[in-house]
Order: sequence, then C-alpha cells, then structure tokens
Amino acid sequence: MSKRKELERLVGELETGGISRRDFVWRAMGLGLSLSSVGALLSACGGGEKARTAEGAAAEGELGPIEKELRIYNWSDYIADDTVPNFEKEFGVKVTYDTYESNEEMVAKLQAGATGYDIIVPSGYVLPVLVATDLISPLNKKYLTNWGNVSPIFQNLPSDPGNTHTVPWQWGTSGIAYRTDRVKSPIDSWAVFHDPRFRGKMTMMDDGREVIGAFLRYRGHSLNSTDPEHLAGAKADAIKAKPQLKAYLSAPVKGQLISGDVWISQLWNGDTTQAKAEQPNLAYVIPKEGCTIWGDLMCMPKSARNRRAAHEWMNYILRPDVGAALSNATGYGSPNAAAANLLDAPVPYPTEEELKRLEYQVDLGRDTATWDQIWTEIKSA
Ligand code: N2P
Repeated sequence: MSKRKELERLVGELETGGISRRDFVWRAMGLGLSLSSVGALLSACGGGEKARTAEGAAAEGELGPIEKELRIYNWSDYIADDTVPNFEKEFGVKVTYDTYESNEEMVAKLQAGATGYDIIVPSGYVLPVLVATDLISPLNKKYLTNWGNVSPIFQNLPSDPGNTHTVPWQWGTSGIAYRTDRVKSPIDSWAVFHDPRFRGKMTMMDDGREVIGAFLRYRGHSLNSTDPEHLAGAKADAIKAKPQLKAYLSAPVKGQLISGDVWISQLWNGDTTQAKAEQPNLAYVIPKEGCTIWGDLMCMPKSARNRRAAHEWMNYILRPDVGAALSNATGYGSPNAAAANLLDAPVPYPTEEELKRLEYQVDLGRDTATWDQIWTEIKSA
C-alpha cells in the first residue's frame, strides 16, 4: 500500500474510533510524518476535536478536595531537603518521590505504561511528544494562583505555547566540570574528551542527546542536527572519545569528582555547584563551541490520580520562598521572578551574547529513532 493510502486508512480508523490518538501519532510518525503534520491531522479529525474539547472542559472544572497522597517523578539531586517534608506537613499529603537520570529514562518508563505518577519534570523538548501521544493532561489554571510569579522569560515557551500543560521548575546548561588542581591548563573545548593525557579520568553523561549534541557542536553544527553527515561525524567523534572515558555517568559522577577518581566530566552547571560545596577545586565551563541550555517543566500525566494534590504542589513550588530554597540547594537557575531577592547565588539568565553559544534542544520528530540507534551503536562500540 502507498504511504498516502496507508495514511488515509489511519485517518479513517482514527475518525471511527478504531485506533487511539496515541497509536495514530506513532503509526503516522512511522510513515515519516513530522510531529507538526501529525498534530495538524489530529486537529482536522473530529475525534481529536471532541477529545480536546472534553479535555478543555475538565481542565476548567472543579478538582475536588486535596487527596492524601502525591507521587512525584523527577531528576535526581534536583530539590531542597525540606521541600517535600514542608509540603507534607502543611497539606497533610504523603509524598512518594522517585528519581531518574535522563529524559529518555523517564519517557521510556511512561510509554511502557508506568502509571501512578502525578508529577513528572521533563525538559522542554520532550513536551511536544508527551502532548501528541496524549500522555499528559492540561492544567487547571484556577488552582495555580501563584502563576504570576513566573518570570516572563519562562512564560509561553515554544514547548508549551499558552502555558496550558506545564509549570517551570528550574533551568541550566550542560557544559564541562573539571578539577582545577589536577588539570593544569583551563579547559575550553569539547576536544578535551579526545585527549589521551586524561585517559580513564573523564566521563560524559549517560544521555545520548547530550553526548551526540556535544560532538555536533564540536564540529560547528546545531546540537539538534538531523543531517546524516553531521551525525556520522558526531558518532565517529564520540567513538574516538570512548577509550579516554571512565564511564557514561550523569548526576552520580559528583562523588567521583569530589574524591578525585574523575577529573573532567560533561556535567550540568547546578550539579557542579553542588559538588563544589564539598570540593572547592572544581570549575565549570561552557565550551567555546557551545552547549545545551535547557528548562525543565512540571506536568501532570494523564493517568495521575491525585490531581488536586498535583496542582497544589505546583502552586507551592511557585511560592517565592519555596522556589528560592530549590535553587539555593541545587545551584540551578530559578524561573521564579518573585524568588530573585531570596537567592544566595543567583544564576543570571544568559545574555544575548552568551545565548549565541547556547542552544535549546528541540523534539527531533521521526529522527529520534535515528539518534537512538546512533547512541546505541556508540555505547556498544
Ligand atoms: C539533575 C538536574 C539536571 C536536569 N541533577 C537536566 N535537565
């Protein structure tokens, strides 16, 4: 069957309720359609329209009294010690808090049918997929009375136009952390991961988007490139770096940087700040070729059972003192403008000049599968 015919058949099935919107999205993308074309098709289909209207009505309705529990799934080392206990005490809610190390780990768990989470915290580029595959619910703004505290920079993000599905958590960059007492000349380039002098003393993140993205930037390309030649080059560079690396490790590398088992790591700015509190001989650099800037956003999975508690949690995080305590503990930037005066060491949002070297990740659409394949090949090389 031609692709066009196959697509028409899929649209027919969607309209008659033969397949779910989620299956439709995956199968249409399998036929080579971009997410935005799939989105356009969904809105042209009656079923999609009905679903969205119903969703909109639910988002505006009453949520009922606060539930007794809340299940949160967030990145590790990304919260202050008292954020959860204070919420539990004030709201009488028992919080279960699980952690992940990458967006891909979290999405894989969700797509495998993990239900039970009320809050997840993906990076912006993941949002289009979560919305298109119907994995998250729109939020009921009525319960987000502290929304006005969000800095205008973090409102109406390209990943969530109209702020319908998310509340910003924190933001940061993915550069290089290194031990200044072990590495004699300052590091300024991704080229360091090819340097045999540091063999076995270096790590890169356990995150395909970040590792491939870093080597794309190294060769002067966008870290969102889908050009096969660019990707082949990045793959070759990543494989060339592999013998010099001790491991692919993200947040948990901090202990090894502190002890000196590892000297140089691809790492986020805030996690470096956390490690620096215990090991002052640590520096963080944004390589001259540039790197990722990201913002992580709270959202509510479709399967969430504790929906009122989820909204109260997001509204609580938007308080100035709670938002400031988060950033003071994690070293990341706060999207909360009202928290600005309460920050110990504010991370200023990058200037225009700095933003030229920083790049937000975007959803790669059907090229996600190609990237996944390349990452698998790098890891097994
Ligand atoms: C984890 C914080 C990093 C989040 N410690 C990356 N988006």
